[in-house]
Amino acid sequence: MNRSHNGIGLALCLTLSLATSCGSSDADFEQSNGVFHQQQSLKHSPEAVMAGTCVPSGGLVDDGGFDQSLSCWVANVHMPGSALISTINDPDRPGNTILRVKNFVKQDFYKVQFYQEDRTIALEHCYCLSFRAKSSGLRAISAQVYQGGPPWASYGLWVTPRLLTSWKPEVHCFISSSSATDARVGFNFGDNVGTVWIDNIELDDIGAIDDLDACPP
Ligand SMILES: [Ca+2]
Repeated sequence: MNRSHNGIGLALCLTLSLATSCGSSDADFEQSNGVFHQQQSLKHSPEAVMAGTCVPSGGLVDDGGFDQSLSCWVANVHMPGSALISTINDPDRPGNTILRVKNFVKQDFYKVQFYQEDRTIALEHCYCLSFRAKSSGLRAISAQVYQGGPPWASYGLWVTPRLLTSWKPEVHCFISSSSATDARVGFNFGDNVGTVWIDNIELDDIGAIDDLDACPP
């Protein structure tokens, strides 16, 4: 557990989230293959980038367990005061830290989001995004792996898992459509109100599809 270095940064980030957001963006959408992919021109504020010092964990996602609070993540609330993204102590597992997203206003899904960017993926590998989550009511969130810059293409994952009011593991596997060093792993919450708790986020490279009999559905 390493949270000591991030208190000020988190407070700064959350203050900015409520006042101006940790980064701001203008967004529109492109429909492709039956789903809408986010199109954003995201401009990080310097404060957002410096909101904490992430100690990389060496995986495709850094600190998916939030031991460093939000140091490794970009939290972005577009409409000031409409949502709150923070980490809390897990009431079910003392000593564990989890992410909590409270969305007070139904809005565009991408307007309440958190993500990691500049992830490296390889073309036609099977990847699995896993996490556990619960919500205050039955609701969906969305998770995606996509290009972190124009034209904001999907790299193969767009899912809208429906959460329950008890913790539930989620595993979503996909075959990557590109080799890239600018992949963004993101979660969106704006299109439903209520509270979501998330922990244990991982993105695992299962291997090249030539070497696999199957990529799990
Ligand atoms: Ca955790």
